[in-house]
Amino acid sequence: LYKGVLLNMINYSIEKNVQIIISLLKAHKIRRVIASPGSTNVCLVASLQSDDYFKIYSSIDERSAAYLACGMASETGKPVVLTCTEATASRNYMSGLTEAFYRKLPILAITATNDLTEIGSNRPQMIDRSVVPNDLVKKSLRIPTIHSKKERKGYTVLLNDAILELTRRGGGPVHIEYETEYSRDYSTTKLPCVQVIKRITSADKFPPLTQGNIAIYVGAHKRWSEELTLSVDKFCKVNNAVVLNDHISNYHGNYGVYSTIITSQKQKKYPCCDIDLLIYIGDISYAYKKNLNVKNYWRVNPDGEVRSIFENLSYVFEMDELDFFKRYSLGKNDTESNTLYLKQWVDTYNCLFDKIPELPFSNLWVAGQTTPLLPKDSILFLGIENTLRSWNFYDKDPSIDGFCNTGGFGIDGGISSLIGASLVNKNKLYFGITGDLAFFYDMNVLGNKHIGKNIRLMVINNGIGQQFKNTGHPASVLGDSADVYVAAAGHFGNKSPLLLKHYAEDLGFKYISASTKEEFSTYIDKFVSPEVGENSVLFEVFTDTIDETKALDIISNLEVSASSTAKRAAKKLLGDSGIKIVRKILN
Ligand SMILES: Cc1ncc(C[n+]2csc(CCOP(=O)(O)OP(=O)(O)O)c2C)c(N)n1
Ligand SMILES: [Mg+2]
Repeated sequence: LYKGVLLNMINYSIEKNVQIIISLLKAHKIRRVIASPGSTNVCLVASLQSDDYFKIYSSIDERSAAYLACGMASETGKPVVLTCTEATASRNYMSGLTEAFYRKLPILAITATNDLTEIGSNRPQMIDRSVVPNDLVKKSLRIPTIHSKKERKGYTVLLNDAILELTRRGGGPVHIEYETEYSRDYSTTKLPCVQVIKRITSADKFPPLTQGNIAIYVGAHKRWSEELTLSVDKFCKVNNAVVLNDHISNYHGNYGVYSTIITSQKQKKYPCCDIDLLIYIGDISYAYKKNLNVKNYWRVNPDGEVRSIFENLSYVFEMDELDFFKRYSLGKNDTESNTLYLKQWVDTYNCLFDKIPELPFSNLWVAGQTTPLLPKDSILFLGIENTLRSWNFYDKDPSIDGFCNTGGFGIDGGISSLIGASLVNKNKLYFGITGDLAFFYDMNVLGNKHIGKNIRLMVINNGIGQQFKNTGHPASVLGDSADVYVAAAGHFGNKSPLLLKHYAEDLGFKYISASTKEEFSTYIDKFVSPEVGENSVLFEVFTDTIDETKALDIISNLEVSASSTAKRAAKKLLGDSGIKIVRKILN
């Protein structure tokens, strides 16, 4: 009767984090809840009891509640939710959760807290749960109150991730702590429709392949086995799919497109970029994804982690890529192939590529000249950010593998990584392209006594961190005042023509340099000569930041749209502050 009375008056709390938690509990089919009395978890408990989906039990003693959950989870084989208030209440979960940890029982402990900034303030009952013992839960997540779309999206992914951990690899307990504002408003009658992420292992039933445009996006990827390449190609053939790749994807099959030139266009979006299903394999790349409109995203990786680099992640396949691609090609007739979608990408690529005009002397121009000349079977190491982006506009020979320190995106070890790889095979050529700041950071490795004659290192010396000068970078609004500290111009001899020459030559390198297109053309053959010669080579290319910026602007605006021309004209007329005023009025 009591519940009936409440049901008439009390719906879901208006607190968004509570609503998302409840939506996801339902989506992941978690019904049983053991609630302990208290204040901070009122919004959750009252909301749960307003929904007939949940089967709720009450337990005053939290220690006992956690053990009740152990029994219930082992009996049903399904996750059980625990919820209690703050202070010592939650500490009493520890014994039961420890039991659950070692027995791999899926118990979801949901605790609540006041404003997280009040930890340590001596506010009554406020305790610090930020440090979790290693053998208590598999994962612990804190969620603040949610007020923006960005927070809603981000925490929905994290909540999915936490809930999925309950049953992953044998299962175990998980902790979620949400912040509450003690709202008294329970007027929400409908839960929000939330993004639901599922994890699939080889033993699970696979979801049907989404129909429509299917693209495989390859991040930084280790060398491919022939079997994987064949399997991906078969997948593409039978499913009309395409592989979006770049220098560090290392895919050398028949369905690849260097997508950077298309996805980097600022003024136009292309129909091929409307992707119904994007399958991401490999690890962190520069992810030129701005123009990609992804309706559904699947991640396939042996690590099985939830990584939401694209929107609309719905499945994580915890398995070898080979298992995945084989499974989705199974039973399909591969005598017929449909390559329409690939053709759409290739046509767009060719059309844009043909539009690249003569660029100013810059990293981009150098990339365009050098990539087609790189000798077969060599290795290419690219500096992070600006260099990686510039070179990714130009496709290379499929016999060449490419690498970049995209794991941590540091400028601190690019040259060392190149040298480390080059020591493995001294008969192979290892090409490295680096910016000046990155070079001078890591230059001591050129003195390493193990170094061979198989290095071809190109330093694009623009005397600055060009990354921060590029149009679109947050620092670009600073103009020249970015140079001194943000972009760190003028260090290391301020583009001295001698500094690097002396250093390189004293260490036995052949040193060449160029400050113009003509000089570059004179020396490039030496740089790309296909045989390991008498010396390793260091090619220093002096460019200018203004030309660098111009080149990137040109290549990112190969096609002009009427609306952006109008926007630019308005900006010119009104200035930034005028545009802001107009926007305000329109809003
Ligand atoms: C260890 C480290 N410190 C700082 C950064 C931030 N950072 C990113 S790009 C960049 C500038 C690199 O300049 P340069 O190597 O000259 O390349 P350019 O952008 O001029 O092509 C810096 C400092 C970083 N990635 N790693
Ligand atoms: Mg630089």
